[in-house]
Order: sequence, then structure tokens, then C-alpha cells
Amino acid sequence: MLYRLRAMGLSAVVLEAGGGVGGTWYWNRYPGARCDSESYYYSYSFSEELQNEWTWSERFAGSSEILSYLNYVTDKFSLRDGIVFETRVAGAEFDRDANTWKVRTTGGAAYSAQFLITAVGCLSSANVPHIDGIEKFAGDLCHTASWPREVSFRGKRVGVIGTGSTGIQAIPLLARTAGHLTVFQRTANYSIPARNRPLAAEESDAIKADYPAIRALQRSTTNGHPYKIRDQSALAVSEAERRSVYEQAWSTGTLRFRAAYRDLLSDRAANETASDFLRSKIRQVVKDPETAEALVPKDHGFATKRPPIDTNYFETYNRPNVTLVDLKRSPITEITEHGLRTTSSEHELDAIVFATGFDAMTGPLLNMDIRTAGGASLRDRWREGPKSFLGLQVAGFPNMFTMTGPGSPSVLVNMPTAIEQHVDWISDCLSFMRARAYEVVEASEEAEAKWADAVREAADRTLLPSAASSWYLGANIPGKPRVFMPYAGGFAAYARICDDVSAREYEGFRFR
Ligand code: NA7
Repeated sequence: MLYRLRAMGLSAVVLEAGGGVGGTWYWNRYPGARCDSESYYYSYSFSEELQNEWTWSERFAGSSEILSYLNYVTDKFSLRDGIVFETRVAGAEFDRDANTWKVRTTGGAAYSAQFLITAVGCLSSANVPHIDGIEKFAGDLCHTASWPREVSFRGKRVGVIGTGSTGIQAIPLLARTAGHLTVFQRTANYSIPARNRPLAAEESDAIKADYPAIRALQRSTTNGHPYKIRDQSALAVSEAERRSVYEQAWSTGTLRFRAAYRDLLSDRAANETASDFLRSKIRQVVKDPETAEALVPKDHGFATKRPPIDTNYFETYNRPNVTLVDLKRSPITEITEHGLRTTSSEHELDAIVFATGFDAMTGPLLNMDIRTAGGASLRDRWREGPKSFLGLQVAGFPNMFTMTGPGSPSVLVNMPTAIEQHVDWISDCLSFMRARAYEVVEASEEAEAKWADAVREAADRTLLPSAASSWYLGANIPGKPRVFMPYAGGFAAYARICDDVSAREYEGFRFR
């Protein structure tokens, strides 16, 4: 966004809480942190030169390589001097007389700007559960989303709480060095092997040569990935054929498994065929039948929650130094000075790792205490759940754009693709305003209400709202309203809607 604003001749300042660039990849440095989309398209497309000169070393880049890439991008486009690091926003309020946003930071600094563009990420507000006695624990406590720079669990008794994408990436690596690893699992999860491997020079060259087609394909698909979902129902083929398709998808690995059939996320019976296949894989891999059964997800269908990909996750439970505790059977009651207690047992631990996820999508925005003219807060406005027009603007909050905000496809899409589409759209809107000498843009309440219906209807056409414990629904945070937050109508369809809105001179927005 900064690059684009500068290219338009606008001055902009980026306030960044971290001590360096990278966002997610700056904070999430836990062992095994790696992108779940393939590196060559989990990258920017806005500069052909950039995508041709950067070479990824692995099919799935690890966090340190992604961080190097993001630093490289920052320096290549001379963006560092536009970023104020270690600066956290404490509050922002719109001044209707001056048509400016006044922003306060936790360090006491103040900024004013005509536009406030939030680029705070969807998964950046860590969820540390309230567990009785947490303050008494004498060992190391850490959350994967703010991993300490210097920490070693070598030989220690380590407990991990959480088996989402993060836990599933970290657990195999933590198990290699821990004396003993105890995994505390609330909801069993599906996972597909990542099949990560180094990218050979010829493969990278071939990808680079094919970039125009890859990018065009990404922009035409549901999830912003460069492959199409098979246009066939899982129920239209014989069991043997389906099994062979799933075996093939299993050996290819990656999130591409979701593309095996077109109705995996819209038809319960179709979904069940994939879910059953994946359950059978867990039972095959995990040797102890009781552990295997506890690891088999039974309460939700495959990919109705964000599906993780892994390297040796289920295999890790065959190690003698790894134990699974099923919190569905015996929930945590308290943390003690020396460990963790459940309703059925006590576990002595030297370290507890919270892989407990995030207050997704709304958390990072609401933490900033954003208020419109007159003092009404976004928190009050969103008490019943987030509402926005296109996930880009909130009625009553003029000149504020929410990049990858709730109501946009965001987390259902390869993130850089979603981000770049928003950067383009916001830049075009600012150019439109400049050409017409408008100072203020604000989504109308009618447009916002209609979009809220569209977001709900899109989700209801899928099985996504059926996963009761999903963070897409806010279900992981006690007291959070249960509203399906991202737009599930697909990336390409969403981008078309945004383009139509701008082509009709930003219908649904008011300017002055
Ligand atoms: P997730 O996917 O939200 O996973 C968090 C895990 O922590 C999940 O298994 C939760 O169980 C568990 N959890 C959360 N709170 C508790 C409490 N109080 N007690 C026990 N267990 C708990 O976060 P991740 O960081 O793994 O992944 C986030 C996204 O990052 C991922 O989807 C990708 O987009 C990248 P639950 O399932 O809620 O029962």
C-alpha cells in the first residue's frame, strides 16, 4: 500500500508495532512456522521485476525466508523510511470538521491524516485463554504468535495447548528436542501432508517463465490459488475412482486437496467422503488405536475449519516421548506452579506453549479503539458482529479503509492475492476522489446492510458455518458474537463485485 500511495504522489506513514517489517512473519517465529501456500505464489505480483529476481528455496517457504523476502521488498522499493517501527496504535478518532483522522500511539505520539488505512492482518491479536492459576506457573510460558527470540526446550517437559495450523506445524519439531511433549487437544483436526521439498533451479526458472499465466489463474479462482477446483461432484463417481483421486491428492499434498471435487464444501455427503478418507489416513498412520481415535475429527467436516498442512504431524504421536491429552474427555481445570491439571490427571511441565490462535479478523481492529466523529466506537458498532461494505469500509467511519477486513474473502484466500486486490481497489478509489476533488468517502448504511446479507448468504451456500468451533465464526473466543466473518462467495466473484462498484462510480459510497 505504501509503495502504491507513494507512486501516486501521496505522502503516507506506516505505523508498525513490530521492530521490523514482516507482520505475521515478524511475530510468528515458532519452530516449524511456514506458509501453507506454495512460496512462488505466496508472494507479490505487483512488480514483474521483483517476482523474476526473487528465487524461493523451498516449495513452502519457512518464516525466516519469508522475512528475508519482505525485507528485500522493503529495501528494493525504498520503503523503510516510511515506516515507524515499535509503534502501536492506542486510538483513532475522526474529526468531522477537519475531515482528518487523529491517531494516538501507546508511546504518546500523535498523527493526523486524511485517510486511515488499516493493514493490521486478520490473525494478529493472540488468544491467550483465561485459565485459573496461570500466574502461578513457575516454568516458561509462551504463545506461538510472540515467540521469544532466545528459547530452548531441549530435554524439558513441554506442554502444547492447541492443534490448529500452528500447533500442527510446531508439534513435530518441538517433539524432536523436548524431553517429553504433552499435547493438549480440544478439537481434533484434519491435516494434509505438505510434501515440502527444495525447489530446483530449473523448476524455479520454469515457474518464473510461467508467471503471467499463474497470476491470471490465481485471480480467476475461488481461493486465489493457481489451480482450478475439479468441476465434478464427489458423488458422481464410483467409490474406487474417488479413492484414487483422493490418494493422488494425498500424495500431491497441500491445500489443493480441497480442489479434488467441486462440492466438498457445499454438500455434506460429498464432504463426508473426503473426511472419511482423511480419517482413515490418521488411523493408518497412528499406531496406538486409542490415540488414533482421539486424533480423528468427528465433530466437523474436512475444510469447514481452516485445514492445516503438515510435515510428520500424525507420525509424531508414534514417538515414545509424545503423549496426547484429549481435552474433550477431560478439560483443563487449572495451571499450577508445576504444570497443568485436567479433570482426570495432573501433568508436570517445565514449559507451556499456547498454540491457541487468534481473536481473528475483528480483534486487531477493535484493539485500536477506533471512534468516529462524536466518539461512537467501532466496538459498539460491531457489538453484534462485524458489518462493512465489501469488507472495505464501515458506515459511519468516513475515510477509513479496512484492508482484508471482515466481509472480504481475506482468510479464505491466498493472502497476498487478497491484499493486492484491496491495494488496487483502494488506490483507484483515492485517484477517483482526487480527480473529482472529493475530500470524504463513506459507505452508506444501506449498502452495508445489503452486503451483510450477501456475506451471510454466501456462507450459507457452503458448509463453512457448520463447524461449531471455527474461528471463522468467532467461536474460539468466549463471548464473541457468532457471525461468519469472511466473504465466502469466492475471490474472483468478489473482485468482480468490487470492480462493478467502482465502474458504477462507487455505488454504495457517498462522497463530499
Ligand atoms: P487456530 O486454528 O485457532 O488453532 C488454535 C488451537 O487452540 C485450536 O486447536 C483450539 O481448539 C485450541 N484452543 C484455543 N483455545 C483453547 C483453550 N482455551 N483450551 C484448549 N485449546 C484451545 O490457530 P492457529 O494459530 O493454529 O492457526 C491460525 C491460522 O493461522 C490458521 O488457520 C492459518 O490461517 C494460519 P478449538 O479448535 O478452538 O477447539
